[in-house]
Formats: sequence, structure tokens, C-alpha cells
Amino acid sequence: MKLTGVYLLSFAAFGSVLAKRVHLDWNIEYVQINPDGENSRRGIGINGKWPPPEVHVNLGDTLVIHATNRLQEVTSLHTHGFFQNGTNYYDGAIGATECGIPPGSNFTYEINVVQTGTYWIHSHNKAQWLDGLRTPLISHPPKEVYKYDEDMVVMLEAFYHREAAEIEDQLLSTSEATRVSPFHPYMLVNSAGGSDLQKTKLKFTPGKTYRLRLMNVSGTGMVRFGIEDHDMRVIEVDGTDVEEKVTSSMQLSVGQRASVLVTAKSRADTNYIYHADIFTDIQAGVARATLPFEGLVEYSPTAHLKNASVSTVSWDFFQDIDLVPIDKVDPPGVQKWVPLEVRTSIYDDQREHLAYNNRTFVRPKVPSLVTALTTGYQAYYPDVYGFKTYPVILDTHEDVEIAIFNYDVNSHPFHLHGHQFFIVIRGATNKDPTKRLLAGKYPMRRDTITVPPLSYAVVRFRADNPGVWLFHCHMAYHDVQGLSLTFIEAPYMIANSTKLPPQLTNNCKLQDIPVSGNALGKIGLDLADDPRGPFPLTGF
Ligand SMILES: *[C@@H]1O[C@H](CO)[C@@H](O)[C@H](O)[C@H]1NC(C)=O
Ligand SMILES: *[C@@H]1O[C@H](CO)[C@@H](O)[C@H](O)[C@H]1NC(C)=O
Ligand SMILES: *[C@@H]1O[C@H](CO)[C@@H](O)[C@H](O)[C@H]1NC(C)=O
Ligand SMILES: *[C@@H]1O[C@H](CO)[C@@H](O)[C@H](O)[C@H]1NC(C)=O
Ligand SMILES: *[C@@H]1O[C@H](CO)[C@@H](O)[C@H](O)[C@H]1NC(C)=O
Ligand SMILES: *[C@@H]1O[C@H](CO)[C@@H](O)[C@H](O)[C@H]1NC(C)=O
Ligand SMILES: [Cu+2]
Repeated sequence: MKLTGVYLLSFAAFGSVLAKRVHLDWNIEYVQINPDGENSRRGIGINGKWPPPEVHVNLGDTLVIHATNRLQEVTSLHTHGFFQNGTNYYDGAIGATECGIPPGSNFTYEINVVQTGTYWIHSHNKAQWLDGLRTPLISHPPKEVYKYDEDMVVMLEAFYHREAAEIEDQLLSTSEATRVSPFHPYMLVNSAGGSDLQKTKLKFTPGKTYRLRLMNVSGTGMVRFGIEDHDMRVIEVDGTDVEEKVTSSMQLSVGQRASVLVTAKSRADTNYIYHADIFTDIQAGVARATLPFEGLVEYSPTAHLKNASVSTVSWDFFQDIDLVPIDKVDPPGVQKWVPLEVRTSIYDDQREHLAYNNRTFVRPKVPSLVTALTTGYQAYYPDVYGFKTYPVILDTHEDVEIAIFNYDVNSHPFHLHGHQFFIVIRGATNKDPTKRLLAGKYPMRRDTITVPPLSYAVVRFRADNPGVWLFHCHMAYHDVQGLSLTFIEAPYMIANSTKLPPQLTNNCKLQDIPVSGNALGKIGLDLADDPRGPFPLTGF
């Protein structure tokens, strides 16, 4: 295990472990990077280095990240999968919970570690994390459910030669020819890529059992992972420990994590190939492709490589709804139903957008959390947050069911901030009952769900975390194109229990963003300067 930062002992104890403050000082700055050895470009690193350091914490710790923005663009840090219960303002979601850290300024995120498992930290300013501002965040419990000898992060990433802002502009161009001009990513494993097997190898010692923490931190596309001649046993998904499930391969969408146990062979005379393939599926109108990537599982530098012409890895993936969580929790019921249809279309601004229910998301000027805190009883009116943020107001402790119907040609990974949800049904949009999968008594819980094309998923959560939480597609560019909405959970509770950190309001003021009022910073429902739309050219 890597130790990062300075550990200070405090007197608070959590379970059997002595809780600490893990303090990290991060200067976020540009660095020149060349992950595959062939494509040097500007990236975003921390304290002059890239990749950023892995972060390890223990249950009960407080993770303190003092972030200073030395870029020429706004930034933020989001701890993906952490509930931020009582600390909504440290969720890092620009436009929802903060104004972002402007260049030259700083923000101190102070995060209670109440969950264990595999998470990650990333910028939540549009697609900015694809420039390199992302890192694994591993939270260790006092005692693991499963025994293993070594812990190894396998961070998978479809990486682009081009900067994120440039790709955002291309995809939001009003010219179709520009939008569909193809670009493809290449695979990085733990921030290294290219054809040199030494750079991306995983080292195994005979007889040892490894916990591989697979995570997909791409901008787009699905990743699949498998090792020749080695089975994997899934034991954790998005922070939920699960009953062991044997598989030959794993498929992960952006934002998803899974831990698998792999027991090494007893002899070191053979090395093996692992696969980490990307399915590109970002651009409408551009042929989708599988971009194969091979890496090395090395037992010994002198062992011979077993590379059969016929692969032993079978790509028939199990369904996450079939996983059984170790902690048995009853799912919530249904008090509020939120049906969401997902489509891509051309809008009346001549751009291509993605949307829930034909309402494409545009970031508000004033973060929705600021609006919830400063509009009194009107915080219960969706309109004060602005039409374009797609606000959905939830009552305290309401049981919510979201049904996501994907009518698009792409698969989308949907991520809920502030919660895990229970997966209760998966099915086909044509309602073919033979394609329907129902959860068992204790449904699987996770924070990011993949919904394949022409299928639907039904998930539930209880509104027990007052705050403003985004629910968005985690393919960076689809989020930028508008596939997002805002849950405003228990507005009165937020208002009477939350005090914004002064640094947060200061960072708003530095950007001339009002720190009270509706989405425009005005009083009540005065939103005349904020026209609704854009709307799809057909169908609204
Ligand atoms: C943080 O930024 C503010 C201005 O935004 C500045 O006044 C303050 O000195 C900075 N603090 C640190 C520790 O960098
Ligand atoms: C990561 O997720 C993206 C989008 O969901 C997907 O296209 C890609 O294949 C995934 N990569 C891996 C290695 O699972
Ligand atoms: C493994 O074999 C395949 C063909 O069977 C070949 O295309 C590939 O390059 C080989 N990989 C390595 C790492 O040698
Ligand atoms: C947030 O904290 C409250 C009070 O301790 C608790 O009832 C609730 O279950 C928590 N919610 C989440 C999502 O952790
Ligand atoms: C906060 O508001 C909620 C909802 O109106 C109310 O139930 C609760 O008692 C209030 N708490 C405090 C500390 O005022
Ligand atoms: C969205 O637009 C499509 C046509 O593009 C239409 O079929 C569908 O019913 C609309 N959905 C909603 C929720 O308005
Ligand atoms: Cu996220």
C-alpha cells in the first residue's frame, strides 16, 4: 500500500481503527505528458507530476485536500461514489454545489470517510478529467471480507491525444461535418500505454492471490478486461462487497469500479496476455469499433509468453443485477416515480444534444445549492433552479424510483451523486418479457449503472441525504451535451442544516457569480432573462 500525504493522529476512533486526518496539499497544474511514448501533449497533473498520486484512506478518516488551481481554467475535485452526507458543498460538482475554483484561487475539501472500497477522485468541470485530473481513491476497512495477499489498482482509460476542451467544441459544433469527423482514443493501463509490454505489465508472484481493483476512468466507451487462462472472482462493485462471482471477463463503463480476486499460477515458467479492449461509442454517425489492447501478466522476465491463437477469455458478461451484496439491505419502496427517456437529437440551436425527456441540461449561473439555501420557501419550487438544470424536488426521506429508458443507439453509464441506488429491474424497451431480469430479495447497490441501447433499468434510492445531487451520464462528452439532471433533496433540511464554507462563496465572487437567489441570481421567479430551451427540432 502506498502512503500518501501526512498522517496526523487525532483522538477520534472509528471501530477498531484510530481515525486520522489525511492531509493532502495539491497544486493543480499543467504538465507535459506522453503516456504512450508517442503522443506528447499538455495534461493536468498535481504538484508538477503526472499521474496524480493514488489516495489511500481508512474508514473513519477525514480526507482533507487543499487544492490550489494553477491552471488557466476553472477546476474542482469530486470524490466519485462518496455520499458527502452533511457536506454537500464538498461534492465538487460545478454548477450544482460550487462555482468551481477559479485560476489562482484554492479550496479545501474536507471529506468524512464513511464508506469502504474502490472510488476515484476527478475534476467535475465538464470533460476536464480527461486531461489527466483523476486518480484512484481506495478506502480500507478495519477488516476485509475476503482474504488476499496483495492489492493492485488496474485503472483502465480510453485516452485522447487531444485536449478535452477541443473535443467538447467539436461535438457541440453546429456543423455536422465537424461533429462526425472521427477521433479515437487509445488504451492506458495505470496511466501508461503503447505497444511496449514492459510499461503496462502486471507482475504476479506464483501462488499469491491478488485483489485487482479495476476501474474505468475513460471519457467514453465501454472497456472489457480479461486475463488469458486466469479466472477472476468478483468481490466488490462500486463500494459494495458482494458474494463471490466467478467470471472470465469484466465489462465496465466509465465511472464504474470492480474488485476481482485472481489467484496466480503455482509456477513462474509462463507469462500471459491480458486484454483491455475499448468499444468506441461516442460519436453519432461514426462507425463504432473495438480497439483491442494487450498487456502482459509477468511471472518472470525470462518466462515464455503463452499467446494462443484462440483466446480463452470469453466475453459473455454477467449482469450486475444478479450480484448478491454481502450486507443485506431491504430496498426502498416507491413514493415518487421518475421516468426518464434518453435520446440524442438535433436541437433548435443547430447542435446535437443528449437529454432526459427531451430536456437538455445546461449549467445554471448560480449553483443550485446556493439557490436552495437562499430562496426560503421558494426552494421547493423547481422553477427557481432554472428549467435547464432539470430540477427534481424530493421530500425528506421520500422513496424514489428512477426508470431509465434508453432509446439511443449507445450504451450510457448513469451516475448518481450522494447515494448508491438499488437495481430492481432490467429489461428491453420493447417490453419483451423474456428479456426482463428482476432483482432478488436484497438487490445489488451501486452508484453507476450501464443501460445498453434499447433497454431500460429501474433503480431506487431513499432521499436520506439532504443536498443537491446530479444524476448524469458519466461519458464526459454526453454529460457536456446535456444528459444530466439535478435532484434537489429535502430543500428545507438543506437550508436549515448547511452553512457554505466562506472559501466557496469567495470563489463565486471572484467569478462574478451571485451568492444568493435563483439560477440567475435574481429574486424569486424572476427568470425572464433565462429563456427555456434549447428544444429538439422534433418531438417536444
Ligand atoms: C486561497 O485563495 C485566496 C483567494 O482566493 C487567498 O486569499 C488565500 O491566501 C489562498 N490561501 C492559500 C493557503 O493559498
Ligand atoms: C469504459 O467505459 C466506456 C463507456 O462506458 C466504455 O466504452 C469502455 O469500453 C470502458 N472501458 C473498459 C476497459 O471497460
Ligand atoms: C498474440 O497473438 C496474436 C495473434 O494470435 C497477435 O496478434 C498478438 O500481437 C500477440 N500478442 C503479443 C503480445 O505477442
Ligand atoms: C445521512 O445521514 C443521516 C443521518 O445520520 C442518515 O440517516 C442517512 O441514512 C445518511 N444517508 C446516506 C446516503 O448516507
Ligand atoms: C429543518 O427543516 C425540516 C423541514 O422543514 C424540519 O423538519 C426540521 O425540524 C428543521 N430542523 C431544524 C434544526 O430547524
Ligand atoms: C421526445 O421526443 C421524441 C421525438 O423525437 C418523442 O417520440 C418522445 O415522445 C419525446 N419524449 C418526451 C418525454 O417528451
Ligand atoms: Cu462522477
